[in-house]
Amino acid sequence: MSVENMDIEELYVVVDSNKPNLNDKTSKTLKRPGLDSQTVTNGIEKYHPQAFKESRTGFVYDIRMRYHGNLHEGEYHPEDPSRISGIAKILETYNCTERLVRIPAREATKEEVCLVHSVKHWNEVDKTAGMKFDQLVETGDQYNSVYLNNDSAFCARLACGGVIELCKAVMQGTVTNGFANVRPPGHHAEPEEAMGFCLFNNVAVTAKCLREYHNVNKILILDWDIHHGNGTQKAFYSDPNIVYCSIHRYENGEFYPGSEQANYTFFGSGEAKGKTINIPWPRAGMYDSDYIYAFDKVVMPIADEFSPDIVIVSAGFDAAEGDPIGENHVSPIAFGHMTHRLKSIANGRLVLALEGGYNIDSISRSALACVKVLLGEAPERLPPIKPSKDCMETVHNVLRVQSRYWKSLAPEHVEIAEDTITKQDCAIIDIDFSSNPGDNQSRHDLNELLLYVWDNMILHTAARHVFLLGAGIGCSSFTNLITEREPMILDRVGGVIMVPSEIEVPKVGRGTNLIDWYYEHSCIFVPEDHPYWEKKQKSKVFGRCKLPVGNMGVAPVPEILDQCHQEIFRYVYTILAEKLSYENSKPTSSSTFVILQAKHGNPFVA
Ligand code: Q9C
Ligand code: ZN
Repeated sequence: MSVENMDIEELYVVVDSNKPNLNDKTSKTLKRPGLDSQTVTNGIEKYHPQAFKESRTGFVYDIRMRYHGNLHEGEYHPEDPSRISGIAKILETYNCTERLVRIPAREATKEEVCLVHSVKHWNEVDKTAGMKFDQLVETGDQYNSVYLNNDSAFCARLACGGVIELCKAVMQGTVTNGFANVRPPGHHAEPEEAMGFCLFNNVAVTAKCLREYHNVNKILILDWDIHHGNGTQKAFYSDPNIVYCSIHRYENGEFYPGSEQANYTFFGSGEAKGKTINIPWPRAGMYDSDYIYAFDKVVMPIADEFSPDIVIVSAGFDAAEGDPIGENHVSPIAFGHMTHRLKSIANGRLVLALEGGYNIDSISRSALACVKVLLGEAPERLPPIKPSKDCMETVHNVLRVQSRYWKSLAPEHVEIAEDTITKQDCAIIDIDFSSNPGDNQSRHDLNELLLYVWDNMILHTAARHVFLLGAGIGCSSFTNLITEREPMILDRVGGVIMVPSEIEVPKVGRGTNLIDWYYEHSCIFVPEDHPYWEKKQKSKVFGRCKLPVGNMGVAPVPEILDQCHQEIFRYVYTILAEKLSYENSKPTSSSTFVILQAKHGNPFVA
């Protein structure tokens, strides 16, 4: 446990106990959450080792796991022994190995493995150790995407036992967290079936072991491998004590393992509704921002609310930039950030277990970034996140389903939005913000608020014709919203109306697409004596600026709004009439429209 995780009160006790006038009455028992209680006598020396106990990171790696290999000599298989030696090597090169606590792997027992798998499956895998070449090929081919040699069963037991031992060490407090550099992978292995390069489901077996033999109650399994962990989902689909959350490439069920069960519509059964969370990307090509967005909107709120005793990550690195199978673009830095975020759960008890990942360089650099964070280093800075439209759509589908089961996903916001927006043809969301326009903090607050309203009250709904009406400092918060949420904005916003009043006319962000769209879809009322008109170059980034009819000078917001409201009304009406007549010609039309209004000053009365 690091100092930053420590209770302020505990720190206080430590400092206080060092006072010179302490008498023997200060001898007492200190109970620290998550750690064994200990009797401590006075004096900081006694407290020190425990209070400032450093975090330790376990590491499982046994070179014998390289024995499992493809029988067809010369024919390359992506699940290659060099995957784990590549990771081990980079950790050595960057001096991580010496900082890690080596946890020896051992073979998982039949009893352990059969907490998840059937005895029939255990026996089938077991037999492969004594098979001849042809039998091995034939047996491997009976499964979906599995190869075997005579060492496969041994390696599978070692990988599984390795993850078990590491999690045990974390639960016992020998180490705080850890990385299991193991193969063959596990998350596709189903109770009755080997598949997808996996023989035994290492993580699922470990989770069952922890509950069965080590008194662990709640476990979060987070699966960031590019593939859906069908085996893990199946093992815990009706288990309310184990949350399985997976972020994966789905492609409408086309991507491996190719089942509809990877969709967000599968969320657990019976008592365990909401305990399976699928975040299914509709396509390849997702980036850091998409993963971080999913983490911040779904994974972390659920992790925090569930409050598990330990987090186990099915840490495949096949979503990494450069992976030939995953074709996503997740950087080592982003893997570091996801690891860092997960350290805030379960008192830091976190184990990463390798699953897939097929570009040796990519997986090595990704694993290194994760291990460094486990060791306590801060992840490198990421640029501000810009999730894609497909990402936001996916995340909001997940939120719609999961918010029924998780309070932290703010169901009330979803419902309010559904009620007030979907069931009516028109809604006005009016945000009034009285503040000093020059105040950076309130500008920042309003920016955040508008992003929140957009993400939580508009995006989930059927609203397709949104009008943004900004006045005063509301204007720059709208250009910020437009820049931050560009793809969805272009899709759903019918028009932007601004009345900057005495405020500087704000600009939208870069990108010719966005700038052209903004110019086409905006109407910015700028009074005659506003400094804007003195600018030499009137770029499209300012939108389509025009003089209000009546040509008044710069005046307070309410007055200009009052002056312009006929024009605003006409502008909205013209666009809407056009859109509706187009949509009414189609069989299914959603005519819902929303006006999102943000301003400082008196309420605008239309
Ligand atoms: N058309 C893991 O990443 N691909 N397994 C087979 C058959 C199998 C991946 C393609 C991919 C399995 C752990
Ligand atoms: Zn995978």
